[in-house]
Amino acid sequence: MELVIGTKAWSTWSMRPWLVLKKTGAAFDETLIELRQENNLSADRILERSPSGLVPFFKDGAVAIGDSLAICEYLAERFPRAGLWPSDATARASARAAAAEMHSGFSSLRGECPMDLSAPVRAAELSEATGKDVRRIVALWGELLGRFGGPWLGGAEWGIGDAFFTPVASRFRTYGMKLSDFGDAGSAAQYGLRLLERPEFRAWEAGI
Ligand SMILES: N[C@@H](CCC(=O)N[C@@H](CS)C(=O)NCC(=O)O)C(=O)O
Repeated sequence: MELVIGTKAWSTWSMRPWLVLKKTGAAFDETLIELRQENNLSADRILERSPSGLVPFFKDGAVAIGDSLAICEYLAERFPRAGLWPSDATARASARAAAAEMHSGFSSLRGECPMDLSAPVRAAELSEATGKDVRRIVALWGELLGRFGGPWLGGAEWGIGDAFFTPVASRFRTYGMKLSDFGDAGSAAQYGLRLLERPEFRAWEAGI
């Protein structure tokens, strides 16, 4: 298996399937392409491997996938014992919906507070739209943690839903966001910290 990823400090979409692959325990080759290089260098290097011109890109024999969520779904099928989705159907549906909401949403937060794992912690003035995104994330986390008992979104086991929100947790840290200002009674803030303590995330961060 090979996973093509972008600069680890910035590439949130690369991080998600990388964390999930780590959780499987399987060996894989990592191909790192530095993003934002001059003279189209990054774009050219990505296009050599990924027809969409985007990272991540994943290969496993004849299988070639150029989307983070689709890669994770493939891994869940290939490694059924890795617990990548909750075994309970109701929890699984909710974890899937949460990952999908992240995959297609929260554009204001993403645009205004880009992930930068090597940046110092700094307070950000948030727009109304970004505040709305943060409130929604806090509510979603709180709902799932309460419903399925935590400590992860789908219950006892860390999985794809959690991987999808790990870059968000890093943004909350970098931009010094107090989740209590966005409706959190404590569980969302604690969950965000737990995400950043995962061995998979620490391994990713060590590679910056
Ligand atoms: N929906 C895609 C989004 C992938 C994406 O937007 N990747 C960005 C990096 S995080 C990219 O490759 N940008 C090209 C560049 O920065 O040169 C996925 O989930 O994999």
